[in-house]
Amino acid sequence: FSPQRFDDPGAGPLYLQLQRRIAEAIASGRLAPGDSLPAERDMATMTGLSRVTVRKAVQALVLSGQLVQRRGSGTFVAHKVEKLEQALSLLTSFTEDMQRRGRTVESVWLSRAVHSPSPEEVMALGLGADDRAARLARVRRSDGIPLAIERASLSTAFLPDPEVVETSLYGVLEARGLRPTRAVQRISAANLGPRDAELLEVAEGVAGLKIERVSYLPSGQVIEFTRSLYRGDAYDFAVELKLT
Ligand code: 16G
Repeated sequence: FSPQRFDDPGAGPLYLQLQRRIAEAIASGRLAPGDSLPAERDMATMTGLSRVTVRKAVQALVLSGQLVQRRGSGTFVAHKVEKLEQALSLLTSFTEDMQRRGRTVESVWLSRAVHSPSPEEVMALGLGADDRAARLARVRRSDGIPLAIERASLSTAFLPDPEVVETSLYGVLEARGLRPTRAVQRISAANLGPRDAELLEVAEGVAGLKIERVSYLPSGQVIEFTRSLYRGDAYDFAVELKLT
């Protein structure tokens, strides 16, 4: 993609003209999802526009979700997300949900270690004064698209070795006879802050869904307390209601 010089003074603000040209290139497929855009300074040279103007056009497209910026690596055409319909009544794992759809599962680990629990973890997991918590924080991605940031906490009584979890936490728990069979989930709205937006490759301030899950073993003991941040543009939650 190499935008030409701008020579039509009657066509409106320059940044809007560039914004439209980039949007058209994306719509026509000349710029495909994942393609990178020339650096700001190169686009300024190609178009004869100032860097401020180029930046303004690019920022508008980042805000509208058509471009994504990754710190240190540049600006890319965003992958289109079709919304994933997710049943709320099934106690499934991310890996199971994606595999059922024939999609890939990738995790980018943020941390995976044993800590002294926070007051929130003590409460949720029902920990004692000397208990420790295993924390697994990761970005859950599928087919190259980041979908959620997940922070799971478990008592080390159940998971003393969080580093054994490579892909599926529920897979590891199942192999140890610790598969949760009941969970309570709460969903609320959240606007994504700068760090979370960067991890999810969306513009800062866009809508996210905060999901908290507390899962139980058949014995009634809490096995997992997970706080997740889902991309609001990627999910459509569905649940069946009955008149009882
Ligand atoms: C789901 C669960 C999460 C669980 C994870 C295990 C929600 C909101 N969260 O993402 O609580 O820890 O699955 O996935 O549904 P895994 O077995 O692929 O690691």
